[in-house]
Amino acid sequence: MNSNYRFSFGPWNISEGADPFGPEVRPAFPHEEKFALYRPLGFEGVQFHDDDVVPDIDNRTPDQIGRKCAEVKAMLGNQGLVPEFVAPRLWFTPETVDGGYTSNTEAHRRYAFDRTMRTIDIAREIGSKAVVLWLSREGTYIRESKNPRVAYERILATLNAMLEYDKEIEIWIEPKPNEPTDHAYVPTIGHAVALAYASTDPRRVKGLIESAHALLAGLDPGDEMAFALAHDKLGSVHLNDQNGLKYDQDKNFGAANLRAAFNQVRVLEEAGYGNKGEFIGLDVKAMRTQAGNCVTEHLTNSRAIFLHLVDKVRTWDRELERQFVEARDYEALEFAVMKHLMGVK
Ligand code: XLS
Ligand code: MG
Repeated sequence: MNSNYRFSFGPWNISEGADPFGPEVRPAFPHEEKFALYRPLGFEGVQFHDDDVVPDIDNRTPDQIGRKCAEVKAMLGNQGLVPEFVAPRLWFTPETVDGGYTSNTEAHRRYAFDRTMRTIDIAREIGSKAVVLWLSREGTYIRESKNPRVAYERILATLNAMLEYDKEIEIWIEPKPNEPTDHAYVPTIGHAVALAYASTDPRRVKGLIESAHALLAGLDPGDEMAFALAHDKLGSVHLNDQNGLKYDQDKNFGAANLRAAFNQVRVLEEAGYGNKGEFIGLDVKAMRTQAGNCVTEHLTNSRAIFLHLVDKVRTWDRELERQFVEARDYEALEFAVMKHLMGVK
């Protein structure tokens, strides 16, 4: 199979994940042992949260953080791995319960700000030029608790401060409409791109589109990707799937809607995504009830599904498509797509 794609995932994608209402089905797998699994599984990019690089980050001195970064950088080099991005994990601390950048409490906004600047330092020290902002808690459970206009201004001010702090770093905003909040402030790539253009350096503010997040917003992930690509703002993707409006499922790519997955690959292929070194990130989790000690099949299976879909895109009869489009015979076009995906002539 022909492929020049490079794949990435984060340590949180190996084995982790639990059903909040059931017993433990998988023991946690030691964090430090995960990195040795990347290459054998067919992945070379590592996506990090700040505390994936520096565990217990809030209790570490700058020296300790520097040493840990050097260790991780050496480990990546030894394993032949590339750090794709670092994201501040602004959702597990008491300071960020009501959001970080958009919190009403000044001390909490300061915490989020400091941690974000530290994330930039960490990214640079391990050799990455991208910081991902999944704005997890920047929203509300109760709308009247924050001023949404002020919230957007605060998010924009944070982006500008990041751009000012480091003149080379890129910021990739990962939109998601809900969970953990009821409503998030940057629910779609349209919002992220608007923030990019409003920022002091639009070139360096891009998006990371996760299929499931687009689906949670009721949108087509392929269209969301195309929108970002049209603005040259697709920093990365988190391919996965989602079965309707439920909890964030992080299912295997294509497992719920194969045709939508085909169309995501089609959009990426047509844009030459990957030619500038962009990764195919897979933000997939093992099924909640899947037993096993170190579960990785969801990663290898999603990667394989992606590659099969690349093949489907490349073998799709474009001339037939052109004829059906010209004749406005959409029933015939749809049936041809379905037969192609089902592998029938
Ligand atoms: C959560 C997000 C998260 C980001 C990285 O819904 O997908 O895992 O990708 O912070
Ligand atoms: Mg994600």
